[in-house]
Amino acid sequence: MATQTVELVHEKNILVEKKYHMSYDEFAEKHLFANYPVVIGDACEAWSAKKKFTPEFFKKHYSDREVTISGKTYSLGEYIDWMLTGDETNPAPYPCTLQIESEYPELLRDVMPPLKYAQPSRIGSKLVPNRLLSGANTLEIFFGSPGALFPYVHYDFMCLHAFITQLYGEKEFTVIPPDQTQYLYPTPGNAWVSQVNDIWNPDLEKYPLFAKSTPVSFVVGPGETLFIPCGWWHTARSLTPTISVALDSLNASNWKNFMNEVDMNMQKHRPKLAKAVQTYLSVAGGVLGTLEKAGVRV
Ligand SMILES: O=C(O)CCC(=O)C(=O)O
Ligand SMILES: [Fe+2]
Repeated sequence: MATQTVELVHEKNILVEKKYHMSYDEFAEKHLFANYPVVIGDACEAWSAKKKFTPEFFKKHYSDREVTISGKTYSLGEYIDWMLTGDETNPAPYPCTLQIESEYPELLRDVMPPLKYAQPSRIGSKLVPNRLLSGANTLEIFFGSPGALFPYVHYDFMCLHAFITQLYGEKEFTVIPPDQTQYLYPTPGNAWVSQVNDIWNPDLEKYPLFAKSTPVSFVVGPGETLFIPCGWWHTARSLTPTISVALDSLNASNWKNFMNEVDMNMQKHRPKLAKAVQTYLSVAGGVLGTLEKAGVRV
């Protein structure tokens, strides 16, 4: 079936489209390797989570489980009540996240099969040291209330690609391309987080170059998956009570960017080891690329 495309936003030289029936090859050529965002309207069609992950479902089955947000602990039941009644003036704290694989493994089958567009991924590969990826999103559920803002503008840790599947409610995303990094004032020592955290009311005296950036916003609704490629700055705001599932990916398309991030971190903490690690990752990248082409996962 041919791809069906709808324009979601087309301003300031940025065009984000929503696509249905997109072949993997089109995704690879126009988005994954072109490093360009897209909303995929039907990537999670086969997930039972699409109907099942509602506030009522989590309230019924998991009310007594605990979640900790910014050092404060809530019961999930209490959080969901706040998420359903919160508004711009009294948003529920955000983000409220659950780790599916480690904390709610029985929900794993509801987000299966894995999104085909997020394959292959080297996260979890035996050839990629786990400690390099310990901050990656590995199937996390996000809950939010109207008015809930992601607390900072960032690109995903270690230059991973992000897939955010909206399952309930609507979330507004704002993206800024990687070639505008110079306007974003990366935090020293934490270069993936911008110091300009309130991009709607930026402090232009402190961050004057931010005025040159061109953030664009668009809404992602239930059943839709946003692909945010590596290095794209982004943040999010819930417009209604929301439930989403986020996942990061790493493969040949962002391997070089990932290696640069590893190098940047190692130059600070283990400069003597940095070169050997780059050599290792370069060889591992070649091996993984060959295995992926042959359909083998290690
Ligand atoms: O859905 C959101 O609020 C944004 C999540 C996000 O960007 C992340 O976890 O890296
Ligand atoms: Fe992110």
